[in-house]
Amino acid sequence: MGVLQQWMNCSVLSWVLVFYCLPFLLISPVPLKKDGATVGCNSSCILRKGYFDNHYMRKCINDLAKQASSSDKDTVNRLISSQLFLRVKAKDQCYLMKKVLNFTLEEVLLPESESQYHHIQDVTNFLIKMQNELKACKHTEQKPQIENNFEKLKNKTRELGESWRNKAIGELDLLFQHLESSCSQERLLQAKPAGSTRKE
Ligand SMILES: *[C@@H]1O[C@H](CO)[C@@H](O)[C@H](O)[C@H]1NC(C)=O
Ligand SMILES: *[C@@H]1O[C@H](CO)[C@@H](O)[C@H](O)[C@H]1NC(C)=O
Ligand SMILES: CC(=O)N[C@H]1CO[C@H](CO)[C@@H](O)[C@@H]1O
Repeated sequence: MGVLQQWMNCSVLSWVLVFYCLPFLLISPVPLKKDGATVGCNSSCILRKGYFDNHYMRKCINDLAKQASSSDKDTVNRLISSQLFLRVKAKDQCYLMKKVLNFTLEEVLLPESESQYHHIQDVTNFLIKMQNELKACKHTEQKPQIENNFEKLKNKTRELGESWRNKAIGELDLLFQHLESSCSQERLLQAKPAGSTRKE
């Protein structure tokens, strides 16, 4: 019992969610706007607002994170923390998050996608779209600082052993929040701090 049971519950939950969300989605469709280029600024480190307006996927990501973190007994270590952004300027944070996104996809989600968890497949496909949109995103400066912080994250995964994969899934909500605060167009209008908005 335990993890498998939780995942099964999750997949039932996601169906309930589909039926719950459907009327809402039909009433207020959220079009993916193609206005990335209108922001008179380098648009390669920008994710369209549509990704973050997608309430269904946001809920799926949050549910997935909740399921995984409920079986994570270690509440001390965090992969995505303020340490990750230490001394990285706001304009380079999207590039850093792009690296974290790639790492999470390659090391955790893609190897998992053959598994029984359809929920993970949807989230993985959604995150791959975001990854593709950030393909041309490059760092502007500070490469050593970014590499150093990213290296620390990877070191932490080694210290944690296999359990880091479950922790990474448990932090998908944080990954998504930080992609939003670092890469969304709003970031350019009102530079938000990269702090976590998850309630402790
Ligand atoms: C993505 O992550 C994989 C696995 O960690 C790594 O081998 C690859 O170089 C990364 N790609 C980019 C573009 O960072
Ligand atoms: C990561 O771990 C390696 C090997 O343990 C170490 O040499 C390196 O300094 C660490 N990197 C960071 C940024 O802490
Ligand atoms: C700093 C940076 O990434 N600058 C790029 C902005 O976009 C133009 C093309 O649109 C690139 O040539 C710059 O290198």
